[in-house]
Amino acid sequence: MNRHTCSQAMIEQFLADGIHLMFGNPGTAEQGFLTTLHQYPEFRYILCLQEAVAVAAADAYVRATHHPVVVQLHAGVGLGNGIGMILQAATCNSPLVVIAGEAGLRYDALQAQMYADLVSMAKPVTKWATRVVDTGSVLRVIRRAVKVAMTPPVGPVFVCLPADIMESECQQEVISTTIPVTSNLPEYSILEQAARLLQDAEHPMLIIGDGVAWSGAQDALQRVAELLGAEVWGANSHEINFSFRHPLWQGELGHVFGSKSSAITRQADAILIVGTYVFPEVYPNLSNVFAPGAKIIHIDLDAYSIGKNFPVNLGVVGDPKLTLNALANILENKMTPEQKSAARQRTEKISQIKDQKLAKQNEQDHAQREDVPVAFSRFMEELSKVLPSDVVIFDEALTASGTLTRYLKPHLAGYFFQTRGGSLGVGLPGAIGLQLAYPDRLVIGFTGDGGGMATIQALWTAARYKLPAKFVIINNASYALLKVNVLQYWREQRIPAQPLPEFYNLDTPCIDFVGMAQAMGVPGARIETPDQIMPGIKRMLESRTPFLLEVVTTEDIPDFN
Ligand SMILES: Cc1ncc(C[n+]2csc(CCOP(=O)(O)OP(=O)(O)O)c2C)c(N)n1
Ligand SMILES: [Mg+2]
Repeated sequence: MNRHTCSQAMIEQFLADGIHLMFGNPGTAEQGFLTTLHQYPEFRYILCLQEAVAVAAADAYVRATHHPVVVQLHAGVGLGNGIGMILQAATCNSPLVVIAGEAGLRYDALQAQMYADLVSMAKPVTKWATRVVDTGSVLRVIRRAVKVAMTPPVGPVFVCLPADIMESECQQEVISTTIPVTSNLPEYSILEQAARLLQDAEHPMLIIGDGVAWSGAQDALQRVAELLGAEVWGANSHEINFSFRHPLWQGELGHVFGSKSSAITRQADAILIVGTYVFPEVYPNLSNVFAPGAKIIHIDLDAYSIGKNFPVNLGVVGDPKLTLNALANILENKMTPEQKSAARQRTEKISQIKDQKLAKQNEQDHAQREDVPVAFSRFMEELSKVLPSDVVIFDEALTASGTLTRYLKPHLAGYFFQTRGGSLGVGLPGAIGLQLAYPDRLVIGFTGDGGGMATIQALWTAARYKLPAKFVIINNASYALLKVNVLQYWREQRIPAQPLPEFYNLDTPCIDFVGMAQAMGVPGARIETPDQIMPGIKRMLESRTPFLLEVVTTEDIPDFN
């Protein structure tokens, strides 16, 4: 007689929750539930040849779909390999359901081959980490994992699955998981208070993060920014929270040095923070981040991130979309004609300064147009002319990212995703995750030679599943970002200039990305001179398969940070 095992029931539970994908790298400890997968053709397994690839591809998929997905890792060794990327998912609020198998509860006391305390390993990098220890609780635990992952602040969870539990007969019923609705709106009087703190400001500022995109609050945010005539800065803002084309968008505050962002934020006399925490840099300033007397308001669904590091005048737990729309209505009604006119003048001035800066950058790009190896700006200039408007981009271009966004000017929510959380190697798997989320759209992932080498196996997964994602590797033969950062560090620490460490160079031996791609079944082309740019781009865009473009560009240290 056919038994209905907990392994089968778990897959049925995932399906009941609308989860149809599992990114993974298999092992013997997982053979029980993995060998049941063929019974569920609607459930797809995406084989990744390194755990970092599986987690990063899943992360991108989740960012595009706002829906949880499963990552299967193999026991302690596989979990260990995936942990860096899981940490990134935790830092940046990605609801991944990570599972790993183990030999079985009955072997615990033997501490045999592959034995590890998986829950302790996963705990510091997840919202919730647990182990199923009872056959009657498998589905309850899986449902709780999905619920915890999806409850704001969303984030990754981990479930350890001992084989003897998973192979036992399942008596539980599959029922879809309850995800609490959190689209709540704060009291009107609280929002009036927020409006009062903001509307008088002469230098208002908005600091925003990906909580805006998660809540779909872009339009509401734009209304508030325009009403106030406020500069909009990103802090952990790696999706389209605000259009790059809008005159008020000023870019990211920075991700390494607090000295840079504080110089900006201290200029404001009122700051509205939404959907992020401040300040997510590697070396944030410990004090003096706001001007004395500046009014600070913080709106987020995540109470923990409000006033986390610095006190604020008003902290509000609320759904960004509903809250910002209500705030915009109040500002619309309560702002005086003089305040509205001052806001329009500010917008005008901010817009002019932005245009001037852009004109200067375009001039610099122009001077490099004929450079060999090619300037990345020349490549982007040509690419941006021929890309369809609904192209989906994953940007791990790092030191080239400023140039990339200057030419693409991303503005559509759900079409542009940047690396976040600091883990190198998300660009190639990111394109795979996005292509699975958007099977019919053109998807391009950008990464550097450093990022590309970190997860190069991702190309094989693209070829295996015939995912027509495109990959652009910006090969500057170096870890340029580390060079930029060490120069800044020397300046700040007054360390005399000295030769850059040789281990920031990737030039010896020179890496052949096209050769590597071909070895994994992905065709490609190399661009070194300006006349090779358009033919290379055409080949990439016309190909119906995955395709890799290697853009060999200057090793000069870019103007960055
Ligand atoms: C897993 C991991 N290892 C190391 C680093 C440190 N790191 C940050 S940027 C970088 C170099 C990136 O090089 P590349 O992708 O070529 O981009 P470029 O800096 O040249 O623009 C390194 C090694 C990291 N962030 N994550
Ligand atoms: Mg590089």
